[in-house]
Amino acid sequence: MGLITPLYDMLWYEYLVWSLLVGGFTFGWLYHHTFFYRSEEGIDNNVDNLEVGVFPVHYDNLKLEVAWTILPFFLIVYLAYISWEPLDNIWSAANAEDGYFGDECLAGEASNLYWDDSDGVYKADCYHVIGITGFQWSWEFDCYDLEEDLCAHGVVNIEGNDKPHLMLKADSAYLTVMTSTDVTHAPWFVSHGVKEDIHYGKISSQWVLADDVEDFLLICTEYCGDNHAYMIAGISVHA
Ligand SMILES: [Cu+2]
Repeated sequence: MGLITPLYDMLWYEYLVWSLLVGGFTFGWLYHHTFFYRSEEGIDNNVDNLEVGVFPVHYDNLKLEVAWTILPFFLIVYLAYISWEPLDNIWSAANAEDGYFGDECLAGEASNLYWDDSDGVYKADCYHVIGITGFQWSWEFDCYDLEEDLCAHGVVNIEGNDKPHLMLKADSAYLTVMTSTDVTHAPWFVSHGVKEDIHYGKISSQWVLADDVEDFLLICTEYCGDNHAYMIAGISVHA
């Protein structure tokens, strides 16, 4: 079971590397200066003639100011750029002309979800629609008229408690139709790295891209009252 899908693998490592570089540079600089320029007993430490409450204009360095504004700006633009494709993949509209997941599957049609390594996105021939309703403090699944092989729901025992269970088919793309009957919740498909808020009286959707055969949890990630922490369900993806 992968905790991160291929969709975010590259981003994860890339962000990790930049965090280490920027963090290492910043904290290295901070600690070096903190100790190197530390005041010492019995020595006139105010060699720079600093006055309390007066900005040391004579130390202004335009090049440095411009550099630490421009460099992070380019880094942020670059990180936004490399995040675009995965985010576009996961937030793409249904039935879009140039969409990743085609139209809704006809009865009996397979969705054929696959990972397109060259584009770094998931694609499918078509998708299946399933319903999820959240309430204090559990979930209700709806398979509409999908065949049992594609979607089924029941009850599963998770650490001694009976919880709702949703069974999906591997290599299938699902579009959820979601709402809440009370307060705001947010179903998080842990293994897929996706979550979306659901609201009372509103419909929201997210792509559930069942790529691997695995069992994982669906967890509520919007605090919704006393039993928020127990608002979980089991998701099983079968071959
Ligand atoms: Cu909740």
